Amino acid sequence: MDKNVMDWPTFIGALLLLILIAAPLVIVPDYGEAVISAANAFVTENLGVLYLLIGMVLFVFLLYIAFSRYGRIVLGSRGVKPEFNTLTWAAMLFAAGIGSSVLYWGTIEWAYYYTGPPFGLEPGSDEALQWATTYGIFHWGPIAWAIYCLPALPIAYFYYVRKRPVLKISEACRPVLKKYSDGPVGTIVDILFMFGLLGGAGTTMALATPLIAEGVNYFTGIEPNMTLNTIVLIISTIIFAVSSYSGLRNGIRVLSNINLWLSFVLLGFIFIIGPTVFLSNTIFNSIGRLLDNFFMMSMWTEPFAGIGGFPETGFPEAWTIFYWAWWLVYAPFVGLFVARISKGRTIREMIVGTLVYGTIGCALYFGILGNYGMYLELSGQHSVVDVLNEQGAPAAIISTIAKLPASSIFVAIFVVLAIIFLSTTFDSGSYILASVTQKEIDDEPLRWNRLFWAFVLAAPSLVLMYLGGLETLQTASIVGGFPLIIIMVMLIISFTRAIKEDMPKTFGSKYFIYRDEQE
Ligand code: NM2
Repeated sequence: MDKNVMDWPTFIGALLLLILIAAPLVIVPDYGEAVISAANAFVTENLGVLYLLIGMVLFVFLLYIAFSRYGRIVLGSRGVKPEFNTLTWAAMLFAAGIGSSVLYWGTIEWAYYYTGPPFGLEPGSDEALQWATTYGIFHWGPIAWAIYCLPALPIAYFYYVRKRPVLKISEACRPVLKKYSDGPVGTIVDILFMFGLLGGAGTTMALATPLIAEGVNYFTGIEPNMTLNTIVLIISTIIFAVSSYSGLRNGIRVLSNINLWLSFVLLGFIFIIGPTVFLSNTIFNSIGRLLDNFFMMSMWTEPFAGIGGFPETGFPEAWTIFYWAWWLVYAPFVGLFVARISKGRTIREMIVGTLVYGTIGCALYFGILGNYGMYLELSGQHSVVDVLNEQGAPAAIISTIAKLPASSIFVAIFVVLAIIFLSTTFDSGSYILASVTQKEIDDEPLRWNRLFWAFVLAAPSLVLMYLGGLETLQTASIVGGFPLIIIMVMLIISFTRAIKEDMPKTFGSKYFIYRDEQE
């Protein structure tokens, strides 16, 4: 039976591409590093503006769709009810799309902005501080979530409204690719998306592993090194493999809910026992700053840098462009996943839910974890920046959490949460990779296939950890993300064509129903 349902060209193609790229990096690491930084420089310096542009375009497009009459289209047949309640839906969405990186960057990102601020500001100045509290929320805010949401639109539409039983990016591009979706071109689209996801996952896991290892060090005193990292990586992989194996309604749903509640506990306690007034003021203040500067930040390219002696911060490339690329590589996967859980919702509910819950969720992490660290720094209780410079980011992050009263409990929650967050991203990741490598899915993709991709997902991070360096990690996403810009454009066109085609000319549509017609 397996033979018939598997899409072998996609399956083998993605693996081959991964091996082809990863093997030289492992065999000749020095050369690998040189190639990686050249690729990074080329893409960010010459093509960076395209990442910023696509972010803006997607954001505006989604708002337009949500609030047009198309927003009222129900994803499903008449009488369908949402499969998951809204809180579970939001928890699954958040847990799938956000990995442990929100704990990592949420706690430490401000310190990078504070010491290396945008706009040529003085490091450590008042202005640098203000931006430091704002930029994290921006990089994990509405544009980022718009990038995540876009692929969900055509995918959910084709799956639930046009009832095509295939969850694939090539399928969602059908109105553009036409008959080519079924041939090699369609396969290439799917492989590029899978490759992108593997790059993004590599970045995630290579950041998460040392963080978890640092937590282990806090409790055991074992020095974090490659061996400890590898053990942590293997154990985490086993956890999300099991979750993915047990499927959407069991492992993935349960872990997502645990994730949500543990997050509430962690953030709630820090907010209450930490500097509550300081945290409230900074969060409030940074939201104002963000609203005021949203378009400027979204489109800042530093055009005069390096010409005529103007300061060159490299900030847009190192941060905004990197982030958009990182969100891009995850987007088709999150889109497939969001589509899968959104049956019975309207398009508007799906878009607004993604943008709003996603942004608020991330803002709470950045606002509470990050500003707490900043408070320690400014009040002279603990210099996070010193630890960052001397021992690196994972140590600085754990040292921040360890400053809380009853610190062992909090560090324990933090580390467990990091593992669960990682698992809830990677279990859905392997679930989706398994879906795309099958021609047909009977309710859920094959179990062995899900398990297989769980282990493949962990592989690139081993390579990246071995190569090391933040820049290398970021590059995996940036380079993997580039083809995604083109895929995103195809997805926008596909969706627009499809809804236009299906638009009722006279009375009622062959395909879709509006929410108010449902009752
Ligand atoms: N994003 C949200 O590592 C993770 O947390 C997964 C990262 C794209 C920045 C996704």
